[in-house]
Amino acid sequence: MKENHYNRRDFLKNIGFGTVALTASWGIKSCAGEGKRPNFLFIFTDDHAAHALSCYGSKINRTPHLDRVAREGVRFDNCFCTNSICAPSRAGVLTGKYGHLNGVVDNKDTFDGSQRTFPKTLRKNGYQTALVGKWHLKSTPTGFDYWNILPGQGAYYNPDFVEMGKKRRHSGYVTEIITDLTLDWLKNRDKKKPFCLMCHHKAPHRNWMPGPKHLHKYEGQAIPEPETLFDSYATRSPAAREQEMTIARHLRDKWDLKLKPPGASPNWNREYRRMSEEQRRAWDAAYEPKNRAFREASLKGEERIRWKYQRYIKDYLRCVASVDESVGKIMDYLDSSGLRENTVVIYSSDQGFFLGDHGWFDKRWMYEESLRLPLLMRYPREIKPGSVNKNMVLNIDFAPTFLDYAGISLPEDIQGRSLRPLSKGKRVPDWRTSIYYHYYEYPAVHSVKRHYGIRTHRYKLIHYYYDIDAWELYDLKNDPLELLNLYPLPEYKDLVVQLKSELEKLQKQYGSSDELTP
Ligand code: SGN
Ligand code: CA
Repeated sequence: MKENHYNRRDFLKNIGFGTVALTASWGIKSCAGEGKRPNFLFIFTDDHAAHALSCYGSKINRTPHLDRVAREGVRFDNCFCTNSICAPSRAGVLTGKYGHLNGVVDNKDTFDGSQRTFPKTLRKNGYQTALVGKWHLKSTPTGFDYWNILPGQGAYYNPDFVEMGKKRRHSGYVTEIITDLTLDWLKNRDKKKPFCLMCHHKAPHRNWMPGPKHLHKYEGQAIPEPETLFDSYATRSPAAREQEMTIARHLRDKWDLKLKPPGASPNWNREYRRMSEEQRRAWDAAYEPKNRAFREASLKGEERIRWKYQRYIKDYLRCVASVDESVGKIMDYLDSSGLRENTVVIYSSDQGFFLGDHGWFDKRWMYEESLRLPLLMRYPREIKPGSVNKNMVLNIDFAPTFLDYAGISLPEDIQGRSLRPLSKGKRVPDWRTSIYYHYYEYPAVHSVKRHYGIRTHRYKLIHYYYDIDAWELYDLKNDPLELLNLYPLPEYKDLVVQLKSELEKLQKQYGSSDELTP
């Protein structure tokens, strides 16, 4: 299989650094000698940080079923998103391109479904394609034989789904419903064609509503706190102090912390409002005694923040537990129905998340916790069980990876690279040694300033702009928690010059620019 070196080099040589015309069509490469084209099962979650999977060394939870994917396949230790926010990440995954080219740079943008995406191309080339769960790209999905999506962010309890344009409310808990819809589609698919099935969970997105099965998980336990829960932001740019995503001040009592006011009507929380009487009883039995104890304790200062952290992280991890079980159920089905060998299973998330790190929840920043994605792949035909890859890979690499496995040649304007060679343990000497990141959603919820930057294996340089002009430099080897901003220190002047020049090169390569929004 020829590797995808063409698109990057020739893209630069032939087209220059501006916008790129969509010229090439994605056609079948020679499949000779390749055997049967694989199926794809792409499980994607919303805001599942890598440090909340035990196979990535989580200190706060166990994810036995996800660990099994890692054990039976490859774990990518340095997978990053190009923009740590939902719609842009999803558009990048679908197109293999940065947001300034696919038209989605923030959650307000609508995805132009007429452009090329990997499901569309797979479908054109004989695959049957399906999407179940979160979509969040505003426009109607294109390129799928079947789709059944949550409107917008969707709901956790008794959620509405829009199935091929028709809205219907389902009873139950969203992660379990998405799992069942995924399995139903698998069981009833056209068995003559290879498939690409996207199972896209809502969990563990805010407001982190656990399902009935996990309401009591972690009860009586204290989840370890992150080292940086009380970060002072001492050496950082003002951007870190001006955000609105702290555990201390920005979690909302009713929505996030589930503090039901005594005697409140069912409307106190819009998820609670959706619940059946039985679901409400189970919910109250789990939360009300603890809420009462919290009120009686009248905690102050750090103790109050610690309590909020526990409430937040337990709910987040309860949602993750349900995702983990879903993965186990789907893997079991694949294995018991003869689909194991010829199905590429991919697990990832649209972005990372702050789990109290730096005192925060949410994502958006180029800091490690929100930049990094979990990425696990299992494909027994090619991937050695228990492999680990340390190359820096991106969410825009997913589209070319699917196409490569399907034997489809890559279009010239795709910006990611196929992960197939890396997955099978091949060394790729000209693999990227730096990555480019750009976040645009400001002014907006959580008030995270616009910024872009470069990350190498060792360093990270970030520029905040728009209504601020500030730089940060971190040494990831000596300061993995990114606490000491080295940018102002004279001894790092040469390194800064070097990184800025590399950053400029990346912006040119990807057709991105300083400061400007499309
Ligand atoms: C909602 C959440 C935010 C979250 C965005 C984007 N608020 O607005 O906390 O950052 O979604 O998330 S909430 O009160 O509605 O829960 S994203 O994953 O879709 O990008
Ligand atoms: Ca998300």
